[in-house]
Amino acid sequence: MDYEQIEVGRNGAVAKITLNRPDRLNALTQVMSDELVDAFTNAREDQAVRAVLLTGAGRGFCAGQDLTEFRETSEGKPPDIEAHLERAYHKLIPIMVEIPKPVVCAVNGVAAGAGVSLTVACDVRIASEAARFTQAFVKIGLAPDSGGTWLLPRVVGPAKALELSISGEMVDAEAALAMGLVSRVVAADALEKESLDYAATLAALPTAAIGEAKALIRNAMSTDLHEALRREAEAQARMGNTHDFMEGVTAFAEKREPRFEGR
Ligand code: T3D
Repeated sequence: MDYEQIEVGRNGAVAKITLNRPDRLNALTQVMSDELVDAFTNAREDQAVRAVLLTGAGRGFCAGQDLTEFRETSEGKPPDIEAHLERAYHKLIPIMVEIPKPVVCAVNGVAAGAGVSLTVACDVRIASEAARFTQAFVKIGLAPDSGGTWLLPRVVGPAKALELSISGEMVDAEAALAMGLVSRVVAADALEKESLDYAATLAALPTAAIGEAKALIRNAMSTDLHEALRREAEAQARMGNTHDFMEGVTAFAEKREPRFEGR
C-alpha cells in the first residue's frame, strides 16, 4: 500500500514503518496519523508480521503535532483541540499500545510533544546518539496530550514524567538512557541495523505469549494482585493451547533450539 507521509516495508517478519516528512522533522498531520492507524491495523491483522519497527526519516524522529496545520485549520478562531485529539491521537495511540505484537522504536533524532508519546507507545526504545526528547507541550502553552500523561509515567515513573512535562527540558540520549526512557543508545550509523536485528529477534519469539505479556503488564498497573493473578492464569490457559508452548517444551526436552511459529 502506498502512503503519502509514511513508508511501510517488510524485512522478514518485521513490518518497518517510517515517518516520512523529513523537512518538517516528521511532524504529525492528520494524514500521517490516519496512515499510521492504517499501517498498525494491517500489521496487527497480518499473521506473517510478528514485530513492528517504527522510526523517522531524516534527522528527526517526530517533532509532534504539525503546528502549521494547527494554525491553518483554525481560521482565526481558537482551534478545537479536543475534537482534533479525538480524531487523531485517540485512534492512533491505543492501536499502537494494544497491538499484540512487539513494537520497537528506533529513535533516530528529536522527539517532541506527541513525538515523545509515539516513542513511549512502543514497547522498547533504541536511541541513536542523536536522539533528543522534549515534552514540548508546555513551551506552547499546552498540557501533555496524545497519551503522554498515561504512558510516560509508566516508563520513567511519575516524578520524572512530571518534571519533564512541566519544564519542557530537552533530554539527550544519554540522559534518556539514565532515566530508563530508552533501553539502549547506539551510534547513529548503527541504529538501523541494531534496531532491525532486535525487532527480528523479538519476531522469532512466541508472538502470542508476547501479546499476552504486553496486555498483562499494562493491565496490572490498574488492578490489584488477586485480579492480576487471575488474569495471568487465564492467559496461561490460552498459551497452554498454542503450538509455540508445545514446541518450547519439546525443544527443551530434546535439547535443541525451538522453532516458534507465532501461534
Ligand atoms: O490538537 C492537537 O493535536 C494538539 C496536540 C498537540 C500535540 C503536540 O505535539 S504539541 C507539541 C508540538 N511540537 C512542538 O511544539 C515542537 C516544535 N518544534 C521545535 O521545538 C523544534 O523544531 C525542535 C526542538 C523539535 C527541533 O529543533 P531544531 O532546531 O533541531 O529544528 P528546527 O529548525 O526548529 O526545525 C526544522 C524544520 O522543521 C523547521 O522548518 P524550516 O524553518 O526549516 O522551514 C521547523 O519549522 C519545522 N518544524 C519543527 N517542528 C515542527 C515543524 N513544523 C511544523 N510543526 C512542528 N511541530
